[in-house]
Amino acid sequence: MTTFKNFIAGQWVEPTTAAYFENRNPADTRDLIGRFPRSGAEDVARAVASAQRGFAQWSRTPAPLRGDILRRVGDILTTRKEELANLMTREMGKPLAETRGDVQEGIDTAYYAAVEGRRLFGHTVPSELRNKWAMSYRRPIGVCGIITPFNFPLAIPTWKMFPALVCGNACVFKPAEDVPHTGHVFVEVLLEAGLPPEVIQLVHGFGEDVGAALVAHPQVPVISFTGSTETGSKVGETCGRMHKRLSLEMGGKNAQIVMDDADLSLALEGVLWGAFGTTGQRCTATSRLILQEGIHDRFLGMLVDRVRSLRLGDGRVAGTDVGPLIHEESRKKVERYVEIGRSEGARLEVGGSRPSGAGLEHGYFFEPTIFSGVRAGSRLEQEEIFGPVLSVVRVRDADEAFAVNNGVKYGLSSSVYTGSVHTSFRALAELDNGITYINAPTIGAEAHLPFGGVKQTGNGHREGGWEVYEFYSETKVCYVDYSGALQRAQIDTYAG
Ligand code: UN1
Repeated sequence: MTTFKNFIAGQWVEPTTAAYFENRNPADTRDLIGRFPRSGAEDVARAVASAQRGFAQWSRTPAPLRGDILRRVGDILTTRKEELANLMTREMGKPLAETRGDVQEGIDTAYYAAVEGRRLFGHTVPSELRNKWAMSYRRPIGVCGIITPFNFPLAIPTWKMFPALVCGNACVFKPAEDVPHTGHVFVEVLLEAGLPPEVIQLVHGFGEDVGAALVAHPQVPVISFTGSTETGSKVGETCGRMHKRLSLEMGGKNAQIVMDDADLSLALEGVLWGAFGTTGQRCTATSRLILQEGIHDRFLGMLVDRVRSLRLGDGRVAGTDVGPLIHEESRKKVERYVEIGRSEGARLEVGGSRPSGAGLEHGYFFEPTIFSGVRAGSRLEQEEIFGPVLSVVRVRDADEAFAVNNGVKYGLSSSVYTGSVHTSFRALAELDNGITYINAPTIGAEAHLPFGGVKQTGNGHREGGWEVYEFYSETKVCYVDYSGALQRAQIDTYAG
């Protein structure tokens, strides 16, 4: 069995705690992937001290050269795509097609970042005074604490770290304890591409130890966190007190709306992918299906038929549609929500149990589950489950559908299937989400557009696209007066 290490101060080192945790395959828990450091605050302190040295060097490296290293990272990820997809599926369970997509999202993010190293636009604007220039440019900030979840073990770390690095920052990376192997290989790839060693630090461990120490460290001015809304609130409290720059990406309760005038077979493919892809463990997952009454019964019948034929299994086996949940606690959480659904009077249409099939007994599998007759405002309809459970709500018209969509505390993505231009554009304007899809599922955001949600999904920042580069840099404004005289702004410009 392999025992893995942290990467701190340019070396692979054991944790100061001398403690380790096991990482097992969620599709078959007999398969032990390795032991990983259960690090503590002292490991974080050493990593931050080294990252400060890395920052001093890296922040002075021209941004196009920083981008060039990211281009090489993209090349290596392309070459190692299949290997990475396999180890990610083994580690967190989603089928190979999905982990290949996860690596591709990282590759796309790398090539976007590489080019951004030649842009990082500031502004040059006219001064109100004669013989004076006014402009702005973007400066690096310092050491960034990067805390990532299990469901996109590669893509989400790349969303955060590639822009942070191109902007000239150093990173201390704490991957989710469910996917430390991907985190390890990711750091190997960064080093192979030529990233100076002290610019990246990898500290394995648990949120309450490593995550908390990173968030509270005074020399880490930037924190980027993806995870639950509950943990995000704690992170936010500490960062607020310490005046840190913080990007939060948290829960969702995303809905797909299907109107009477929709292409039903298209909508069917959309909801199957949106609700049960990644076993429902995406913050963009379709957790609610809002059906207009004219197509409600027919569409539900079509959907239940298809869900019965979804194949559960090891994501590395061809033909598997749905992999396991990440661990036993998430399976228990899903079971609790099945009980809540029953007690709230919703009707269980399909699923609702642990499967009994051969080959599934050693994994955290749960049947794809659909409840119909779900009441807007009920717990099943309001709370994030992060599993393969879909709640169906019946509505009369677009007004009611939009109100149900907007009636939750989260606001990440939404989807409307309709043949009407009128309904489509109304949805774009009226749905309270960071992302709205027309005739496409709630999942599938592309790396070169801003990603994030409104209300309690986030705190106003976006990942991806051009906006994230503003998060990872400070604006510096520069005035150059070459008039040779004192020119008083707001006073000498205007008469009287
Ligand atoms: C997430 O679930 O945290 O849009 C990210 C999507 C993916 C990213 C999901 N590209 O579903």
